[in-house]
Amino acid sequence: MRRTLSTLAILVALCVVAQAATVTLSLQSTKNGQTVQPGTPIDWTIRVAVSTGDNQGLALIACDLVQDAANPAKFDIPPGDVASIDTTMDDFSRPLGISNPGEGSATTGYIGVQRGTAGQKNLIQIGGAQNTFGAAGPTGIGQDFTVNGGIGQGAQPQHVLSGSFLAPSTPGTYTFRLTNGLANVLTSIGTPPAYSPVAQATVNTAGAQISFTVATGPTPCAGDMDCSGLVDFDDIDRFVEALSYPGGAGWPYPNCPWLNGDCNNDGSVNFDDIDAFVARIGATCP
Ligand SMILES: [Ca+2]
Ligand SMILES: [Ca+2]
Repeated sequence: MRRTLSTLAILVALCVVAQAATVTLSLQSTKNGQTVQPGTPIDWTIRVAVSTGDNQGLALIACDLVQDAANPAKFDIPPGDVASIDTTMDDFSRPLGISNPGEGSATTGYIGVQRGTAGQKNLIQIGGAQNTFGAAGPTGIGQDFTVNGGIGQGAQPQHVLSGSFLAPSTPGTYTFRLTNGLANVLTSIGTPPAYSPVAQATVNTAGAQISFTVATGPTPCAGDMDCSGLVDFDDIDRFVEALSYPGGAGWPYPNCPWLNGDCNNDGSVNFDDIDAFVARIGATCP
């Protein structure tokens, strides 16, 4: 009989482990699955859903937004939009909540911080935590120490953060996903100065990814600055404009490549192209 009870005790312990709260992260974009032109804004949104019946709601959420190693081109993912943090989740962000400090001009690191090799930085440690300690933190962090229950357990997943970046100019299919998901949930809610105990949750990021395809651009055609199919007087203003974008950085016409101004075929657009551009006027494109 004693042996049976011991076995039951072990089973109960196993069940407690198996019933750990589950937190599911999702990543969505209106551009998911679409083919877009270079320079198209790609929006992204992170949401979180928390299991019910085994916890009192979200206490901490963190994840990284990363670009797939096989993406045709890399870039530094810009941090999310502070204005997208709603009044529920601002309790997880400085100054009310506990998050990374903001970097650059950002007021909070809740929107993610850029880390990695320059030119291909990912956005890491998006999110933050409620102040569950029952007392205010130092100035600028954890000022709201009244814990809110039930976060993430509504009928719809809780919005965490939104942001956007521009589709790269290199054609091909790009994938972005959430990784390193970390979450704590409230096991009960204390009345300050009592603290609110938390437990680590199992985080599911399996479906949290978006993909889009950057279309192959128009066939290169020297001198055709508006991709109209021929080189004519209409191209003159934009050719002159192209001379003031060294390397093409910031070229404001995503649907027609800056490099079409390279009329002497040396890989750059500069004053050396002027004579060759004039000679191209009247040419038609392939
Ligand atoms: Ca043209
Ligand atoms: Ca050139």
